Amino acid sequence: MRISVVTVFPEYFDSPLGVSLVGRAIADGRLEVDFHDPRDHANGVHRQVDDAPFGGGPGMVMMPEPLARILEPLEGTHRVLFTPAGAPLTQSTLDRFAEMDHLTLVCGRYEGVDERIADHFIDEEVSLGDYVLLGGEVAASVVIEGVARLLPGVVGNPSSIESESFRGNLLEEPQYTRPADFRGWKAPEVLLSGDHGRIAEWRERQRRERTAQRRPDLLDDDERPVGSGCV
Ligand code: 6GU
Repeated sequence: MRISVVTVFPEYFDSPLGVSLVGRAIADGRLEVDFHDPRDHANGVHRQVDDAPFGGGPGMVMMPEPLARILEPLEGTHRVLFTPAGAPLTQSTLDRFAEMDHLTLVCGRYEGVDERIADHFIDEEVSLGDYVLLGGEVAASVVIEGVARLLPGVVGNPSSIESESFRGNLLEEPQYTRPADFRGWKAPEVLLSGDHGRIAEWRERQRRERTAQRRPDLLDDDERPVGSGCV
């Protein structure tokens, strides 16, 4: 898979792309990432990429021409713009992106990009959530990591992908490892019992209870505890 990242801060990605499973996926050739810096496509001695908003107001807007020069030749790839005004990123977004041959991730900066870029050169707008960051670089590194671990051969044991939180819309159950007694805090007896039927039952109940407690919004209406504040 190839991911093209459009950013005025390509150096931001040095460490996230260098370490852990993402670093290995790139070294193994399972994932290729390239960068396009709008500043390299800007005119004039100052190579300006942002300008004051029409109509006035605070902040700056990313100018259309440098972005168009990058994004027009990338037509045919799936072009994603990161903006707090986008649709919230979920696991199903990442599942969809992981199926693509070539993904283009556009990191908005300043107050955003000129809307004509979004209208004509962007397939989808995505947000990390309901809070404000300085730009889309964090979101792009989230998507790269979330997609990379879904690519064939990147995660050693694919069943760890199948059972995790947000598959089947339940949070993961708590996990324990040695020692069985840590400072007097004991791991649940059932996990040491060797009874795989009881263990599976316990884990399933933990997933449901946790989800009901912490994320009732993930449950169907009939599974939600009464008074959870969800409609
Ligand atoms: Cl994708 N960009 C910015 N600037 N802020 C955000 C965001 C993205 N997602 C949440 N907040």
